[in-house]
Amino acid sequence: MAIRPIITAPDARLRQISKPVETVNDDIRALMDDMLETMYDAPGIGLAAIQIGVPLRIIVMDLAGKDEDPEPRYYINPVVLDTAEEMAVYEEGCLSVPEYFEEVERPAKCGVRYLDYDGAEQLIETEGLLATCIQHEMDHLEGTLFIDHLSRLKRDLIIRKLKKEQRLAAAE
Ligand code: GNR
Ligand code: NI
Repeated sequence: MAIRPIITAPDARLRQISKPVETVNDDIRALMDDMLETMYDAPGIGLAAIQIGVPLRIIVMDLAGKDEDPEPRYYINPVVLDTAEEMAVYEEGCLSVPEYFEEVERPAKCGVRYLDYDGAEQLIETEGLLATCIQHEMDHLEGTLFIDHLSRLKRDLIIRKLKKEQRLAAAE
């Protein structure tokens, strides 16, 4: 396993549309192991493959609390089946938009079909943090970031600040 660098906005690679995984094999499982290790190290509760520069439709997640046992989750080629009309607001952050947190409104529940770590098809109903996080991660597969759900003013401000921070970091 290895920790891989996480790409941050406004890097154009984050805007790619990720491609479906054709076969869930050991290479894909090794990639998911690296993603999980990278996510735990960050630390974060979810990670899409494109955040480490791999444009494949893969998500890893762990919503367990600090004092709970790890609960790694793997979602390959996820598809949203249906979404609730009820909406929920969460204060979201993103490892690719470091240090910024803003409220985002999304459907409160959704059904998802995906392949698991072993390549078996699964169907789940999600709500709460899982519903929010899985939608945030599935946005990444389409090249969408949580800041795209904010006003243009807020989004542009965050991008401008990120660029400035990256400029200062590069000059160190
Ligand atoms: O670590 C993360 N926390 C988080 C908090 C609220 C809503 C979504 C997230 S996902 C984020 C990790 C990340 O960037 N995943 O793409
Ligand atoms: Ni994110």
